Amino acid sequence: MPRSNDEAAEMLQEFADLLAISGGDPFKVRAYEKAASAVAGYPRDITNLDEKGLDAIPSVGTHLARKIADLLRTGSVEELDDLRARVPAGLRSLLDVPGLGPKRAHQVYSELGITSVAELLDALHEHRLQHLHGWGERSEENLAQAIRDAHLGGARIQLAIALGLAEEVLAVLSELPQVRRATYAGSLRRMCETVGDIDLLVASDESEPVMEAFCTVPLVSRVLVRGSTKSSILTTKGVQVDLRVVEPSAWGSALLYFTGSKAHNIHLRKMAVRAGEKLSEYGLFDAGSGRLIAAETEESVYAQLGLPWISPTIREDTGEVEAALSGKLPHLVQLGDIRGDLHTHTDLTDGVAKLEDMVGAAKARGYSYYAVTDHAPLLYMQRMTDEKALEQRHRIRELERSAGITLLHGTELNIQPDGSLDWDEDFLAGFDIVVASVHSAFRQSRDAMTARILRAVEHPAVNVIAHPTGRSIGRRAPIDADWDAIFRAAARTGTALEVNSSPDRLDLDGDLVRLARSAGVRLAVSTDAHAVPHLDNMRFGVATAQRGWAGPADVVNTWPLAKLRRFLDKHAQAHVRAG
Ligand code: DGT
Ligand code: CA
Ligand code: CA
Ligand code: ZN
Repeated sequence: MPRSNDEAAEMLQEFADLLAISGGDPFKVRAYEKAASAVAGYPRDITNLDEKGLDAIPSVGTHLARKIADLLRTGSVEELDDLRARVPAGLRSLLDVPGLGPKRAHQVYSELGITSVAELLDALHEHRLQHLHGWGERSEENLAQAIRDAHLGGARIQLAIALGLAEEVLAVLSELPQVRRATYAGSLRRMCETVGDIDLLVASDESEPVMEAFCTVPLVSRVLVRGSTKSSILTTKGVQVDLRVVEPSAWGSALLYFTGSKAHNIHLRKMAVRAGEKLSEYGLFDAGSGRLIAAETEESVYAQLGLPWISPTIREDTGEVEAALSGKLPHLVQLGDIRGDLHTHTDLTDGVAKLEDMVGAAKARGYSYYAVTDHAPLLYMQRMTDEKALEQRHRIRELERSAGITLLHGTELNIQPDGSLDWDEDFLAGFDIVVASVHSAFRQSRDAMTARILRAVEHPAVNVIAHPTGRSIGRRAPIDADWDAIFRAAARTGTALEVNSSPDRLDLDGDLVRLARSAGVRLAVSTDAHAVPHLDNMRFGVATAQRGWAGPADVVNTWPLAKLRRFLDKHAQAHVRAG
């Protein structure tokens, strides 16, 4: 929704990073950072605000309000362009190195002359960083570990970031009169959790103007290759974007080819060969005569191979072709099937938006129900109390009268290292929905961790285990646990497992979703929104559920309210099963 908020926040954060990396005033850096998070979490769309309106956003002063206004009006901010031009692209790429941070990036630059990730890796390898002021063997090793964890050095970028970049470039290309169709392909279209590079595809009879526009889009830092059918650029964030321009008549076969996965393509190509045909990005041909059989649409190519169209999210050659052949392709859950969000926060705990604003946004999305699940007392920083929870419940009931959407009062419990939870059973019985999750002590032994989660699953009040593996993509590894045992218990007790839609979590991931489903586990695809714009992340959760072959029947928040309520009453569920 408020894309402008995201863009403005990103602009402010980039300012902060660039200032920090070029050794700027720390107070100024902090001011930009604070403004960035305030704008990102601002509940209303800022698109049509004037400078005065922008100035009224907390942490945004006149000075920054003017920059945001410039951005909204012209699409760019002159001072930022200047600053970008002054900081070399390689140095900027240091900002993406996990565990380094802009201040230390500035230090390695000014003291060791390091201006690229490659040079940083060399310096690490040669143990030159530990001698810097404020560093030591320990901090050097920590950095090396953070980089290994993030698999840097062939860095992959998060799905949501890649999608944002792709949409930005496609918006420019789609405007060109020569462009008949334009979309993204590759791992991005398959909605993989991280993307190595972005693959764009355009159908046009005239490639020259398309390539010209592509190689000069504002976010280009370097043109890697420029040709008439393929060009590649590196963006200011160091991400590679490939563009292929194809004849409109070969759109389908090109899209199929460049969407991949490679393994899926190879499987299809073998099928074609067995049928005396040849499949390439140019089309499906008769191998003998060279006659074209199909090329214009993906559907037509699949159909000529004897297959129904297969969703890109499951094109990984993990059984989808066999399933398609035998008419057993799964009916995948779609974004439009989602009737509500079951894990969200407000400013009562660590959210940044008010209850009313979150609910208003949920209603605007067309949801029929919406759960508010602020943190419980065991997360001490959040300062939740019984009184505050009850007061919130009262507000929710009041709000519900005029909101036109069913509100579920819930909470997110903290699963302690021994598996115990916040509040007693009586108090928990007062909530409509209870979500529970691990927030600390991620490195327990597999046995201890499994017992810990099983205890939460078995608890009569717990409906959903949220972000079950606790991973943070590129930052924190998933916890080690016996997922088979957890899935069996979850299926038996009627406890759903979450597919957390936050782009840095996507947890459960596609593979675990698939295992969970085959054990009979129900899923809750939720955003864990801490601000209004986060509600839009639902698309990433749905795509992840699709990657695990989940259908609407598996996902409890596609169900009508009455059915969902029966599921949320674990006692009643147990009776139904027993009787
Ligand atoms: P990535 O970029 O690592 O996240 O993954 P992809 O899948 O986007 O891979 P990429 O960018 O190398 O290539 C895009 C698509 O092009 C890939 O999914 C399938 C197709 N492709 C690339 N190379 C080959 C190949 O050697 N054989 C076949 N059959 N397809 C290929
Ligand atoms: Ca790619
Ligand atoms: Ca590529
Ligand atoms: Zn949460």
